Amino acid sequence: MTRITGPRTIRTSALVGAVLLALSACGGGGEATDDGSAAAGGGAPADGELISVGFSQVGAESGWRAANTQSIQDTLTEENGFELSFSDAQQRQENQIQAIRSYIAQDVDVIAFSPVVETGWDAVLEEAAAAEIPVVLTDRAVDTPNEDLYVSFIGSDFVEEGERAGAWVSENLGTEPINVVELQGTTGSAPANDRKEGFESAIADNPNVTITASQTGNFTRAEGRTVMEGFLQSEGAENIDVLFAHNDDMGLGAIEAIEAAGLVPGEDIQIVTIDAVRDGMQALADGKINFIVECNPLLGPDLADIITSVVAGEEVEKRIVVEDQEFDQEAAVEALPDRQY
Ligand code: GYE
Repeated sequence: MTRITGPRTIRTSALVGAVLLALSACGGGGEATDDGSAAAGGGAPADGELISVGFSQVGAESGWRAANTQSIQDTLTEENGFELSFSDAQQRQENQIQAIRSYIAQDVDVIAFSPVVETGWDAVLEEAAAAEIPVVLTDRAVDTPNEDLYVSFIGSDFVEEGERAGAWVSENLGTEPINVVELQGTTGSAPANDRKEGFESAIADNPNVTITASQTGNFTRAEGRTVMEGFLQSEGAENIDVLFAHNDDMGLGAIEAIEAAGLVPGEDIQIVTIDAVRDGMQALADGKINFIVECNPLLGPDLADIITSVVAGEEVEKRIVVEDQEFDQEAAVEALPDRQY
């Protein structure tokens, strides 16, 4: 497993490693070449030709997603040797399945996507494998019994992100009994499942910390606000000590609800989020959020490297973990001027 620190530290050569031959991982696609390595199936481009890539994005639900989309579009350019077909699934799995089917019909060289939810991908991934088109996962994982259906998965360790958020709450606020409300990400998505699991495991041995309400806000600012309004009503503001939001945007929506209720975010209710996009970092610097675990969205350059290696028939790492930082108020003030997203 390779770990990436910062926006971009990995090189193609670093990808050549322990794991699977790119295309044997894809249901038998690709021809054996003279040197015994696997060549790309589905019609690999000749020298000098553009590599065609079909990318199905989750949606445009958050600042994180906007930065991720931009990173991908800025990297997979003709100038860099790619012909990118990009589609936005508006957070709907059926739209992603349709997009992937159309990329299969177009016979692109490589399909990449960020799966909105974890389950339900086997049929369409089998179709890609049958067409000998390698699939690269970015950002979110799929839950499948057959991991040969994709060649590589690049993204953060969401369980660890949740653990870091939970550890901060437990150590800094859990010295006395506290009630935590939780805004979950999109139901069934890897980051929602994993961040919840990580947070719960980190607070498990601290009897002072109790999650009293937990609901999805679908990773959006608007739903974060509405669900927080509901929590303030159902729990009573005086019974909420901490908000854990699975991303900055939901936390920012919740801040609007908290302020509208006449309370001071960051003081009356302490707030912990994940992502560290610019708006979140600004709120942290302003004292409205108390702690943020980063999730780095700048996956484009590493995706480009993986795709290039796969098409060249080189071995690629099955799992590439992006390394994330964490920020308190002081660190946010320091990082903001150079923040890329
Ligand atoms: O944290 C959230 C976005 O999958 C890591 O999706 C991503 C998450 C990110 O909507 O803001």
